[in-house]
Amino acid sequence: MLAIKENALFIADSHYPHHGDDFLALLQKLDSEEIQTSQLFLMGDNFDLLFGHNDYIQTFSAEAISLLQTLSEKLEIHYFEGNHDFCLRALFPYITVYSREVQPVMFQLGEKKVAISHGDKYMTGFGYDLYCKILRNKITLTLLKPFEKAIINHRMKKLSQKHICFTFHGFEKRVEEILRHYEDADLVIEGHFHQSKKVGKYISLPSQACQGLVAQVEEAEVVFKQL
Ligand SMILES: [Mn+2]
Repeated sequence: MLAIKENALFIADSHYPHHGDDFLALLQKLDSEEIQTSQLFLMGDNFDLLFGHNDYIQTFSAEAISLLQTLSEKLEIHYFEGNHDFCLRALFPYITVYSREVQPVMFQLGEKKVAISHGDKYMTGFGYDLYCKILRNKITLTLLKPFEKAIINHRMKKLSQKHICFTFHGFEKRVEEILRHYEDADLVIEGHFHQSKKVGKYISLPSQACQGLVAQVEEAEVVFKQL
């Protein structure tokens, strides 16, 4: 089992480039080593829309993508794909990318068994399970090519106007349901819900776009902080 290292950094739900520049700014600080970490966990939805096998979508976030590619050659990075960023393996050869299908992934933090995932695994709806397969399909790609820019522009515009920061009322109830899948884990770390809240052994990470916070391991504890 892989270990979560002291000082490890978790960045969740940045929704870059539509909902603030914090993600890019933090990547720049990591690159210049103004901020240092032993291990970087990108918890998904770091990009508001990004997927592999398509050049046009990359033009919206070119600087952040290129920084991540550079960073990944000198820093251990784990990327848990979210529902907004998927099919990323082709884009980031030096990052360990976990597709939705293989999540949650078990890590060790001290003596604790920690289950990590983006957090949308146990939701209903199968739409984005198909994305990767469709995107990889040469025939579909060829057929869609003439409409590619219009489809992506439309989608990007919609996403940029979407309100993404909400208080989830009754969140504890939802956590209870999620935790039924995690009886053998001592700690569960997820993004996706943008709640920045700890409920028992469940950690709902802050959204970098909503709370402006990230999480870091300090003395084997996961703490939320501003960087
Ligand atoms: Mn999500």
